[in-house]
Amino acid sequence: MTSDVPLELPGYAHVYSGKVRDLYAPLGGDGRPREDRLLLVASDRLSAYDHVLESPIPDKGAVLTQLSLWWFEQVADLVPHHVVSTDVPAAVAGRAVLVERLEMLPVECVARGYLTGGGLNEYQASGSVSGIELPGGLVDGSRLPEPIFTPSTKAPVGEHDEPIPYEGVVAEIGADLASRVRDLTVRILQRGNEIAERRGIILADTKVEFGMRGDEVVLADELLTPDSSRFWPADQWEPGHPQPSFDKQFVREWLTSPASGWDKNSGEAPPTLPEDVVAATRAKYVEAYERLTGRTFRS
Ligand code: Q0N
Repeated sequence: MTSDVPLELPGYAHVYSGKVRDLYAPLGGDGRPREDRLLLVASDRLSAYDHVLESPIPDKGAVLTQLSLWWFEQVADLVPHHVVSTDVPAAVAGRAVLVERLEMLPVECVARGYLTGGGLNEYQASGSVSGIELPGGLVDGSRLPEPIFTPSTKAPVGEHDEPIPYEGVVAEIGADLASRVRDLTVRILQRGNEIAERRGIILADTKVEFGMRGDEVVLADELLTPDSSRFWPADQWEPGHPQPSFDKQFVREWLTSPASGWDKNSGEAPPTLPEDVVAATRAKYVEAYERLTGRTFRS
């Protein structure tokens, strides 16, 4: 188990590290951390099978940061976002954003347009997901009649988010805010798929985080990236079995192949990835960025 020390950034105080992202507070003129801003730094770390892999994926943090910024613009007519500036220290150029510090809502807002993962498990057990009854006969990868809101708790790092019913969101944040974030989350996934599906990528589901600026709901965190959403290659979509992941397919294939010598159920840390798997994975992140945005990724 490696515990990476966060980067020393002059002028910033480290405040928190998640699995793949680090948060800093810029220091004010008085040398103390500002309470109104955060620096959100995306690393090149990749998580697979519930492990953060030892091998970084070069440029992953920058690709996902740039993709997120682009998505914020694509949904700007639906909801404002937290980004204040992309003028960040050179050490994290391209992979960090300065954001407005918000009062974060204590729920994970998830929307699903396709059935898989935890949603599929719930459906198979009960015929419904997050209290929403679904038609019979759906299988792994089925497109849902319309995207649904399936919120979860915000678990600390190392623990898993637990699905909660919509009523649980109401209990946490009140009926008015609950219905606002439900509608926004579903609209964001719909807008995402209007764009992505034309470009050969399915956004099966997504997790969105919101915060409050006074009475206003503001989009926080990252948006519609492969870390927050399931990306599937549209040309390979075939309901009835697990879909290949757009970004992690090579990593998963290698880790579960005899070549890796690793057993995902062993509890052991996964081995270092071969160079070609790292390169192929980096290329998938860049491909997703370029296909979606129509821009060339420049490192
Ligand atoms: C935020 N986390 C970490 C403490 C840290 N715009 C924002 N304003 C305020 N907070 C955040 C953002 C953003 N983005 C805070 N991530 C984002 C989450 N917590 C987890 C529990 O421990």
